[in-house]
Amino acid sequence: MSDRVVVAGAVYDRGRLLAARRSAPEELAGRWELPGGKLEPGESPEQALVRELREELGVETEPVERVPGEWPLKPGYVLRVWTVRLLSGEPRPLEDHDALRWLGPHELDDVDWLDQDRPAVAAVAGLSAE
Ligand code: 9L3
Ligand code: MG
Repeated sequence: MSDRVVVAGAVYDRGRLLAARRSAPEELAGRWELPGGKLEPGESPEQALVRELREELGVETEPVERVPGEWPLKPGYVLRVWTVRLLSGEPRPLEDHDALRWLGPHELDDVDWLDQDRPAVAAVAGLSAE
C-alpha cells in the first residue's frame, strides 16, 4: 500500500518563514512544525494545504512550488512540503498550535522542530537561498 500524504506549507512573508508550535497530541506538543495536515478523500495535495492553512491559521494562501523531497513520518505516512504565498490575513494559532513565530534566514535553528520537519526545513532553506 502506498504511504498516505501529509502536506505542509513553508509560508514566507518578507523573507521570513512561519513556524508553528504544536499543542497536540501530547507527544508532539511544544515542538515546532511547518503547518499542515492530512489529505481528505478526493482532495489534491494543494487543495488540502490551502484548507489546512485556512483552518489552522485563518489565512488564505496559494501554493507556489513543491519542495523536492519527501520525509517519512509515523509508519504509513510521508511529509511533502510546498512553498506558500500568503494572500490575505495574519496567521493566528486557531487550531492545533499555541504559538507562531516568523523566522528570519539566520533564525531557522532557533526553534525545536519536530524531527521529521528538520530535514524539510533544511530543504526549504536550500531552495530560498538559490
Ligand atoms: N506532521 C509532521 N510535520 C508536519 C505536519 C503538518 C504534520 N509539518 C505529522 C504530525 C502528525 C501527522 O503528521 O503525526 C498528521 O498531522 P496533523 O494532521 O495532526 O497536523
Ligand atoms: Mg495539522
